Formats: sequence, structure tokens, C-alpha cells
Amino acid sequence: MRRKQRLLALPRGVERGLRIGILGICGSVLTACSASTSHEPSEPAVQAGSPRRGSEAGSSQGVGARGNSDLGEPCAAKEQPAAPRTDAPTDGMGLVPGGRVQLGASEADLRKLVEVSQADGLRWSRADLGSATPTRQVVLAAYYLDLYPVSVKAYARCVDAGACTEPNMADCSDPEFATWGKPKYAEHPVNCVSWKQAMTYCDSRGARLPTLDEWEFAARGPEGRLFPWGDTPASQLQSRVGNFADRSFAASPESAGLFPVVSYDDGYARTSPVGAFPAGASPFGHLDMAGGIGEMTNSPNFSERQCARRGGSWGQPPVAAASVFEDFYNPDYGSPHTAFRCARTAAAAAK
Ligand SMILES: [Ca+2]
Repeated sequence: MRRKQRLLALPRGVERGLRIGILGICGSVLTACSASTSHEPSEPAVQAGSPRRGSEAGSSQGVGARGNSDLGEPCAAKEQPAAPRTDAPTDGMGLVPGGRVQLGASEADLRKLVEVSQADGLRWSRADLGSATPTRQVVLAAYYLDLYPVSVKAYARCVDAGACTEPNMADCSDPEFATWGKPKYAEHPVNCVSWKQAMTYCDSRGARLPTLDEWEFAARGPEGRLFPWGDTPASQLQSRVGNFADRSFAASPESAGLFPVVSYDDGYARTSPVGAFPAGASPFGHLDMAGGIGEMTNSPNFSERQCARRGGSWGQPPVAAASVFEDFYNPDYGSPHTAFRCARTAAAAAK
């Protein structure tokens, strides 16, 4: 029942991705989606049989074309030491401090999400949200994370250098909404890329995809905010904090009446340029972690047999941008609602 309701609530492209996703790699090897980050589950504990998650995933040394034959399995952590770095990154990353952190959706968070969804006319119940992202204590090493999702322009540089391959429209759930190959989208996130392409891009910079734990902590900070900017949903704010299924989306042909029309209007019916909403910055200064486009992590999802995606999308309502809202992607296929940013373990943490 819950799955059916979620499918109805998600945009067209995501629905198709979900249907395709039944055969996803991660689901078929779910028990192999392992973790090396120390987890200490708290209330409620992760269900028996749920994947252990979060880890150092495929770090590497050096920058430049490296080939991608050793990226590991989709959303399955590579058990290898982090590559030491001797300098602070100069390629648009921001530091996230390590330590013991509390993650996941508390019962209070879940009640708030229900309120947010109902305020936006969705009428979701607590049962519709399931467990969202279960609460857990995690020890994270300090890491750097891209301040923005990877743009088309940035990805094109990797393609031009011969280290990356172009997004494959044949494997994109809705190529009509792809940002690749369209000059006006040069500053927008590159979408319609697979997990392997994302990992290859990050690897070319001596980086990797973030784990779900890393992504969530960067978005919520030590206060455990529901959204990067705080606990107030976008539709109840005066300032524009991100790109969601808003009034602009509702006026577009692709909206197809999927969601109730909210009062919020960010001005974009589809994707938006990276960094367009500085008011939506996370506690550590990262942008676009809510709305805009869903982001890959290199961790399996909790209750769906796919890889974990977070952050909400231009084609999802504001509630889906809550940092604990459970969503996922098929690693084998691209989607216009999925992009990525890269992470790198900080030097001090790698020693
Ligand atoms: Ca929008």
C-alpha cells in the first residue's frame, strides 16, 4: 500500500525509474552493500535483514584521467583505507567536520514531515512515510564535499579530457529532461548519468560519491535540521531556498496535475543552475542539498532494494526535500531527477 502511494506521489520520471529499478544491482546483492563506518543504532534500531550502510567508498589518489575499472559495486563500499591528502581542496569543496553524530528521522521528525505534506495538500499519513531514514549514531571522519552538484560544464571538462563518457540518453528514463548537450543548461546539474559515470567523474578528481551518512550530516548539521536551512518547510518561507515542484512546475505541461499547487514559486519548472539559492545553504555552507535535483549516495537504501538518493527534485514536492526523506535510484540507469556531487576524506582523517 505504501509503495503504491509513494509511486503515485512521485513524478513521472521517478516512477519509471522505480519500475526499471526492480532489477537493480544493489538489490540483487543487498547483503553485499556493506559498511565500514561505525554505526551504533539507537531507537528505532535498523530492522533485521536491513543492509548495514555507510562507509569509505572507493577513494583514490591523484587527479586526472584514471580509468574506472576499480570503482567497486554500486552502493557497496570498498573496504580500503582513505587516500591521504596533503592539501585543502581548491576545486569547490567545503569541509564537514567528523565526529560522533546522530542521524535519521526521529518520531518528531516524522510527525513534522506529515504536517509539511498535509500543509502542501498531499495528505500523507505517518504510515506513508514508513521508517524514512532510521535513527542511528554514526562516527564520521572529517571529509570534504562539493559545495554544489556537478554541473554540465564541469562534467563536460571530464568528457573532453577523455576520463568520462557522455550521459547515455538511451539509458535515461526521460531524456527529454536531460541537461546534457543543451548550452542553456551548462550551469545546471548534469543528470541522466549512471552510478558508474558519477563514480568515474569523482575518481578523476581523486574523490568519490559520498555515503548516505556523509550526505545526510552535511545537509542537516549537528542540530539535525529537517531541511538544510532549518525546520521550516520551503512553502512556508518568504525567501526562495530551493527548486521544488512549485507553482512554476504546476504550470508546466510535464506536471500533469501530479501534486497540489503550493504557494511557493522558485521560478523554475525544471532544473535550475547550481548555487542559485544561497538562502538554502546547509549549516556547513553547501548549497542545493534540498530540491533542485536528487543526489546519488554510494550507500544502499534502507527499505527499497536500490541505492540511496536524497535531497528531493525539481519534480517532487517540498516535503521530499527533507534530508531524511527516503528515496532511491537505480545505479544502472540515469534519470532527469538524479545528479550527484563528490566527496573526499580530509587529510587529517586519513592519517
Ligand atoms: Ca520549481
